[in-house]
Order: sequence, then structure tokens, then C-alpha cells
Amino acid sequence: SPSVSDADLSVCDREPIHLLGGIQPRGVLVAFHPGSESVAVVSANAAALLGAGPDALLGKPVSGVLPHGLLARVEAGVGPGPVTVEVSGQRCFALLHESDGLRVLELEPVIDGDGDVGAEETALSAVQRLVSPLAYAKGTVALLNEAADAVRALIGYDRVMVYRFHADFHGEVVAESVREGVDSFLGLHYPASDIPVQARALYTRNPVRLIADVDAKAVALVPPVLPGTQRPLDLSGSALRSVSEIHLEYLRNMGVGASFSVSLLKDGQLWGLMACHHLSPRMVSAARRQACEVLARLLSLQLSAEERSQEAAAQARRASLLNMLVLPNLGDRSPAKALETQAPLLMELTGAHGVALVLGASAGPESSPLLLGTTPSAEEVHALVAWLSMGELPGEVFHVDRLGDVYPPLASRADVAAGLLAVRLDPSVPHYALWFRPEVARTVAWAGNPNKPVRPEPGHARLRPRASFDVWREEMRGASTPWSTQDLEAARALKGALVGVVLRHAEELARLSR
Ligand code: BLA
Repeated sequence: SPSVSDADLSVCDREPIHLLGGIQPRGVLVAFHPGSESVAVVSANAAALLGAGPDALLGKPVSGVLPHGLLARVEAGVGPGPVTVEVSGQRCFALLHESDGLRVLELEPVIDGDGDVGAEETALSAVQRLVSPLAYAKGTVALLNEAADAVRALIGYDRVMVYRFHADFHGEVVAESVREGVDSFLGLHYPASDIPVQARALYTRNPVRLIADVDAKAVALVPPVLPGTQRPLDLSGSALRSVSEIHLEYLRNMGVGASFSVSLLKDGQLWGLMACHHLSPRMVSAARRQACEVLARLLSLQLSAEERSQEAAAQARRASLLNMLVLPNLGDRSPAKALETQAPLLMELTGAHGVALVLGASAGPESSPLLLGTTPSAEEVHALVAWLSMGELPGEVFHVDRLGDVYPPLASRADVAAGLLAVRLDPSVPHYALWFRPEVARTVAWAGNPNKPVRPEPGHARLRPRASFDVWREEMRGASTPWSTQDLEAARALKGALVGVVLRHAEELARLSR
């Protein structure tokens, strides 16, 4: 197998994973012209099922290659699951799709005779649990855990994870179902490069993939290059597609023998994956894969609905926070004093770990900023405000998730201020509300067993999951979680609410001190 060098790693995003020209050896592929029905491509292992190899099969009419009536049966698509057919005395799942103007038939022998028995029942009961009002009422995480349990029951893998992409496409294991005694990956984060951009694009179009044996040698397609396109047959829609050697090495380094994953889409975008590992090679029948696909589609719908209602709830929560913030009677307290008691609300409003309110007239008790939660020092905040006031703030809200990059004086303070969200409360005086977030690497936990010794092994350290986590942490150094549009809206709304109260009070103070 080709060795994976650092140079290879740098071109990961460009590896054409749909054009590798091979399939996994668990089945046979035959592609033929739709008109003449002559065989145009066949996998090198064809003899195992079709009684003859590529030399004999290429160019022949498909009717002379496949058992009589097979194609008609597959095209008619009997029953709900994938069609099973009899080829050379073996029962096979038959899957048909089109690619590069060819019809592509894939045949996968049914293993131990009953590969699909019970799949429909298991899937149906899982579906029932997932759509039950009970599962729904328990919230997203419970729903995801249910789904992980259901998929594990269906495929019998050791570890089934729900892997969720963040906005920057790094990912996190947010739910999991594991066999007793198997390491948990729950809560672990991985860099975006672990699932490169073209893989994510492919998984958006083709939702299921199975690597039944990470050590299985790929079987070449014949011919390796199509005369029409001058490149290998496009296997984007194929079930047997062989996978990137880089990814296989990653899986081996993880101690994984088989990997199965199903896409979770939200509004047509890749939201995450159900990522499943077995510690030894393990087949998942086409029927069970399809059942998992149905579950994943259902889960995707539930997630979309759930997220929409969560967004609505968060919106309502913010509105009520704003009310709570501005309604309390100031009495004879200054706005700053009044707001001090509301610190938790102020932080919750934007999901910050600290807030600084700079409302000061040049003299008086409010000349120093009001610091709530985890923030830089008063001096640091003063300097930051001076810098903010100098520049033209693009828009009324300024936000950054790598403050150290644009404002070096706080580069060493990523522990409190990697992220800054600032609103200027008044154009004529430097009054600000500033929200701070710490570096994200400090807010996520390595949820595996950090005390477990990592064996230093030769070879490609980068492709080891622990190393991969470290890479992610390195990439995220100095960065906070990004501010969402909702955070920005909340900041703007707070500005609207505060401006009236605070400025009136500040003018009052100014008048008094004159
Ligand atoms: C594909 N990488 C994948 C897939 C997963 C992961 C789930 C989909 C294929 C599958 O089902 O196995 C990553 N798997 C994970 C992660 C976890 C997991 C993060 O279980 C966490 C628990 N991978 C790398 C690097 C490269 C890379 C550095 O780590 C490239 C430089 C490549 N990953 C890579 C490629 C694919 C992939 C090329 C596509 C494989 C294919 O479908 O052909």
C-alpha cells in the first residue's frame, strides 16, 4: 500500500476519492451502455460471481453475462429493500445506478444466508421510538442517543457515534452508543481535515458508505480509464467504492477494523454523520444499510424541527432576558450598579464568559469599567477601548473570534479574551459594552481517558486520533467559539435597550460634576 507522507497530507483535500478506479472486494461491479447493453467496465474479481473475467466479459451484451431476467428484476425493484437475486448459486443484493452515461450494477453476496433477516423489524421499532412524543420531549441529545442505540442494534458494531460538524467543519462526538468495554469517544473534537472537503461534498450527495474491512485489498476496475472521459469510472454513487488509503491508515491507527457512516443532513447541508466502528472487520448488509439510511433521514427531519424550535425558544429567552435587564427600577442606583446584579443575564445574552461595561464619564465613580465574570483587567479594557475608539468600527457591532490577531496587546490573554463582541453605545462618547470569550481549547474537554498513555509509535503520527485532537487544539489556539448572528442581534438589542437608560444617567452625572 502507498505510504502516507506529509506531502500527501497537504493534498488531502484534492484526492479525487470518487475516481480511485477500484472497489472493495466484497462484491462485483459491472457497468454497461444503456443502449447497446454491452459491458463497458467490470471489476477484476468478476469471475467469482459471473464465471468469467474482464477479458471475456468486456464488450459482450449484458444479457449474455447476467442470469436471464436479473436486470428486469432489479429494474422493477420488488419490495421495500434492495433487490436480492441469485447469481452462480449465490444470493446477492443487487444495486443499480447511473454514472458517466453507463448503468452500473453492483452485486454483493448475502453473507451467512440471513444478512437481512430482522432488519425491517429492528428498523421499524427504532423508527417508532424515534418519532414517539416521548423521545421528542426528552430533547436533542436524548434523540441522538436513541438513534445511536438503534443503529447499533441494527448493525451490531462496537461503537456508534453521532458526529456533529461545527461552523468551521471541525467536529465533535455529541452522542454515542458503545458495547461494554469499548472506549468512549463522547465529547471528543477532531479537526476539519479529518473529513476533507471533497469527502464532505460526496457525503452530502451519497449518504451511506461502508468499509467492511480496513485491510481488504481494493479490486481494480477494467479498463482503469474510460475512453470517453479519459478518467476512471466515477464511483460517487457506488456502494462498493474503494476508499482513500489515507483514511484506511487513519482507521487502522484508531484500532478500527470496519467503519460505516451515514450522513445527517439539515436543510440539504451536511449537519453530521452517524459514524460507526467495529474493532474487527464486519459486513453490514445492503438491507441494513438502507434501514440505517431511513433512520438517518428521519433523524435529520427531527433535528431540523428540533433546531427550529430551539432557535425560537432561544429567541424568546433573549427577549425575556432583555426585559429583565432593563426593567428593574434603577432607584437611586447607577445603571452600572443595577446592571452588576444582572451579570449572569448579561453574559447569557451572548454566551460570553465575561462582560465589561464602559460607561464612564471622565470623572466620578464610573470612570473605571464595570467588569463582570472573566474579563481582562480594567487597564487592559481601557487600552482596548482606546484602540476601538480610534478605528472605524465596521458597523455598530464589532466581533472577532481571534482578538489576538487584530489586537496584539491581548494576544497573550486568550485565556479570557480570545473572542470579543463590542457595541458602541453612543457615537459621540466612547461608551461600550464588551463581551469576552476564552480560547475554545480551554472550554472543551478531552473526554476520553487523558491519563491513558499514548504509545509513541513510528510512522504517521498525524493520522492518529489523539494526535489529531492535538492538531485541532493547535489550530484553535487563540480562537474562541465564533459569535453567532443571534449573539450579534442580542448585542444590538441590548444596545437599544441600554442606550436610553444609561445615557440619560451619564448625562445626569456629567451635569452634576460640571
Ligand atoms: C473520511 N474521515 C472520513 C470518514 C470519517 C472520518 C467518519 C467517513 C468514512 C468512514 O465512514 O469511515 C473521520 N471517523 C472520523 C472521525 C472520527 C471517526 C473524525 O470515527 C471521530 C470519532 N483523514 C485524516 C486526514 C486526512 C483524512 C489528515 O485524518 C487527509 C489528509 C482523509 N478522511 C479522509 C478521506 C476520507 C475520510 C480522504 C474519505 C474516505 C472515502 O470516503 O473515500
